[in-house]
Amino acid sequence: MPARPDQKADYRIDIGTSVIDLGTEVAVSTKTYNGQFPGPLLRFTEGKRVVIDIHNKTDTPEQLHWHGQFLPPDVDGSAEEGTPYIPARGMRRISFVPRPAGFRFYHTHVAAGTDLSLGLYTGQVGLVYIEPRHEAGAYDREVFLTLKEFGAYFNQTEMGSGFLAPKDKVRALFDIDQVAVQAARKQGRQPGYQIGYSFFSVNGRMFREGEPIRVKAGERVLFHILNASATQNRSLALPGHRFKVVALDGNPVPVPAEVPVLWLGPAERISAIVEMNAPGIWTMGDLDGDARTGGMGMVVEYAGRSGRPQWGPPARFYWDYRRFAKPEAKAQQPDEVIDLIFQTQYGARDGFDVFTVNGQPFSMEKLEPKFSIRKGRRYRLKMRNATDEAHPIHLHRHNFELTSIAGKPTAGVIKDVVMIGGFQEMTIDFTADQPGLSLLHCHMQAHMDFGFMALFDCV
Ligand SMILES: [Cu+2]
Repeated sequence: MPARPDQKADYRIDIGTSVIDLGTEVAVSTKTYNGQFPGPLLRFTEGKRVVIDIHNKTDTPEQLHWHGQFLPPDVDGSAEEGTPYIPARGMRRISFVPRPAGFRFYHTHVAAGTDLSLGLYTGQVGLVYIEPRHEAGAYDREVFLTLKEFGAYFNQTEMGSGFLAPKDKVRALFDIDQVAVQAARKQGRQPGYQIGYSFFSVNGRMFREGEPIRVKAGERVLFHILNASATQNRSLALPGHRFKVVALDGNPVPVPAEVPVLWLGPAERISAIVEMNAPGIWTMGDLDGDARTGGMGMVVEYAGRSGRPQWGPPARFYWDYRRFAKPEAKAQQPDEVIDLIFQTQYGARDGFDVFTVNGQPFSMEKLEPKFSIRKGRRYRLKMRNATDEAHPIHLHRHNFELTSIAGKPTAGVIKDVVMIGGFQEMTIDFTADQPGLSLLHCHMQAHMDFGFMALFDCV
């Protein structure tokens, strides 16, 4: 049943500008949901319709995207798919049936371009938990963590992606990028700007500025972690402890497995259980020392313990999604394979790199669907990354299955964002079961704004 106008909304979200205290001596002014960061945690029940009023108290039109849900294009929150904007100083009432169950989130979906006061550079992020039908595993307590930087600025420092496994790179993809490097050099174009950040936070507080996570020995804590960064990969370790990963992007993994470090590209989520069996005061934080000391960490405090939080870097560890798949599992054959190649045009627009999908940057003026797909068919996206960096690839309104990583077959891991390594190949499979337009894009704000998007039209 659609919402009746006289019906009261179940939720109200106000988009506005507010001051967020990241610590006793640091505050930032940014756009938020309901004046807080992160925005309110919305707990939905799978299949139970909700009515939400979204009020935009800012001077720019907004889009609120329901990341990881299977929603119609008019409420998904993407202008590229045809969702109407929430007008500046206006409001929009939406109604939808939440699904699928699991850890999702909501965030702004407007282009920021060269304006660092817009899009995911702001604090417009909130968590969604859609109550699952199946337990993720035995645990005593849930803790939600939102990793987020503030104070974005332009620099020239590119992020490494050497943490991904398998490592196999494709020489032909490197060669394609070399042609782009030479072309830029000939035309006197410099490599585009990267984004750096002044402040790092977990749940909107810098390290040691928030309440510690207080635990008891023997407790099993289920962490739901979101990387809400506009552009950066994040890692997380807790010395003396291991993370048992039970879900990726809110979807239970075929094989829950223990790892010493978590890695998350922008918009990725990990749910992991930590057995608290090393009493002490610990720093749970990013492996990157600058980020960690800049605020990207939390104190884990065992009952009855005191002192300064201890940190020790874990041994070298590579992040491999296949760790959570059944080794012998084989993916179902797709009905069709769609080839995608991602390339960079260095410094090609406003001092930024432009990104192309199959040779063309996405045009916000034309909004042309690139691929026509048929309802009910299973598609394999064969992605080739002819750039030197990792990209978190996100498909709206669907989940997908990882079916090969860097040429190595896999099956069974279901996600909605996946990092593809520099000069690597990857295949992901999905069933076209959402009529209308669905957007595929790199989730790094600076990449999607400069061309790294493509529309699928399902008929
Ligand atoms: Cu990207």
